[in-house]
Amino acid sequence: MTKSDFGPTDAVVGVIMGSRNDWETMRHASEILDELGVKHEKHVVSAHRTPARMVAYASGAAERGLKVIIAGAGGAAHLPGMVASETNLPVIGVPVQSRALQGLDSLLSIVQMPGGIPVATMAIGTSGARNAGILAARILALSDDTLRAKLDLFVRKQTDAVLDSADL
Ligand code: RP5
Repeated sequence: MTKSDFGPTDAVVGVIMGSRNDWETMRHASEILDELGVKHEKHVVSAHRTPARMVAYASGAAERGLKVIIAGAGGAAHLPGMVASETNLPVIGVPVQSRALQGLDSLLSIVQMPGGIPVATMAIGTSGARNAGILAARILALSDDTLRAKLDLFVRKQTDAVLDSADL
């Protein structure tokens, strides 16, 4: 097995990122998936530095049982779009905040896909990563009533927390 091979998994969501340095952002996707009890795997897969590994991951994802891919990258953030070109699974893109341009470069790189290859693009940074996890769960909940109930509870708790501190 080489570093471009991906073994068997019981994960239904793949959380991938272009660099170890993206984990500080992408962990927010992983944490909400943990909270909702969604099995997921995490890997560094770089479109530029490990292109063969990226193609192997994306082209084998559906066969390995993954249902949704969350891909985060910063700067010239080609990972989500390139992954979407190698799989028909839904791909959710997270623009990681870059140092030079504060993530505007990442956002535009991810969102401006040519017609025919969709990437669901989230907000820049940690909110985007968290929402990517929630969106992945919403997609999976279309065919999973238990997960649907967990999402309903999550939203109710979030609403209650705001209402509890709404009056200053
Ligand atoms: C992208 O380049 C990664 O997604 C990362 O956000 C950015 C910078 O990578 P490092 O130089 O910090 O590894 O591929």
